[in-house]
Amino acid sequence: EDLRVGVVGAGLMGADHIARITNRTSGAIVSAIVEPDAGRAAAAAANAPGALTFTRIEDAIAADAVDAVLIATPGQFHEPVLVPALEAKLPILCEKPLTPDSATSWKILELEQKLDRPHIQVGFMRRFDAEYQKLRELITSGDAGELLMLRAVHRNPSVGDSYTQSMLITDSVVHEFDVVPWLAGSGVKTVEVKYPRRNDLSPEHLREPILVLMELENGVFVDVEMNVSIQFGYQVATEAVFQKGLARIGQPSGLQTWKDGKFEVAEHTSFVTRFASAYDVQVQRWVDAVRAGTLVDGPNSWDGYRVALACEAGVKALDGGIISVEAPERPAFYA
Ligand code: ISE
Repeated sequence: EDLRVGVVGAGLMGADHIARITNRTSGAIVSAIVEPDAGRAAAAAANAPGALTFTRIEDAIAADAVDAVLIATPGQFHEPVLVPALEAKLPILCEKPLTPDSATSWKILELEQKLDRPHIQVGFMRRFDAEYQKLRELITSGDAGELLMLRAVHRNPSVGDSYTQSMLITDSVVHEFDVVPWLAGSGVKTVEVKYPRRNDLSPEHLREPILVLMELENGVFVDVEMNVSIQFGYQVATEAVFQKGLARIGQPSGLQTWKDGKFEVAEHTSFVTRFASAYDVQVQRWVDAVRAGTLVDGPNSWDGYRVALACEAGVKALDGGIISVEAPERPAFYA
């Protein structure tokens, strides 16, 4: 029996996940699309044969149209979907962030802990990128000695007017706050933000690029260039500095051409293509885990909560200072 997935939100990511589940995921179909915008819903439904459309998740649940839910709305709309889905005991893959702040994330964790086991996986897809996985193996193996530093860049070509200053942290660096502790095996201890010269191609209301500095519990330092106006394309890359060597991931790997006296390598222009295979692996593994009854195979809501705490420190750090991140005790439920 195919898993019947209800996709909530048919924007950029929702539409991408609908195409993925329909065309590239085995063992699952999109059985419902929950989207208040009728035009978007119809466009998405055209790519998902047999999918019913709803305007509210409650209606899809009441119609018994879904076995599992994939939430792909913007972060501020996650909580009103997570709550009814948890109450219906449905497995959930929730796009990042879990919720926009730690208080609402904690409420979700409390609700989830009423169930027999974790039901929420959070869509931090970088953990499913093959190069990130190899870097993590190198760090864990110790083959290059101890990890000392991570030097990361996170560059977007441009952003729309709805992208605010705090979204540099909550929408973008949110990924580093998940993947860095996962890579380094150590939590974020402090966050600091520095402002280099402003790019006057940035939208007027943004002061960026920014440099985010993290100190991890184990003493590793991480710097992240967060840049959302780099114009030329989309680039996410990391250099790891070890005692006995270096490692790099995320280097351009597209088509190479020699033409007109020039050598060129194609670079991505969007996260949709840069992380396409990571998204594919993430969704396939989630579907497999749900069908096997384990429900989660990747970052869970506890990870989402820790990231929310780091984001709060990061947003504070936008106003200056070195901000500490609280490291709470993990409930046994998430062990
Ligand atoms: C977007 O929401 C993402 O999740 C992308 O991975 C990130 O690169 C981008 O900055 C965000 O706006």
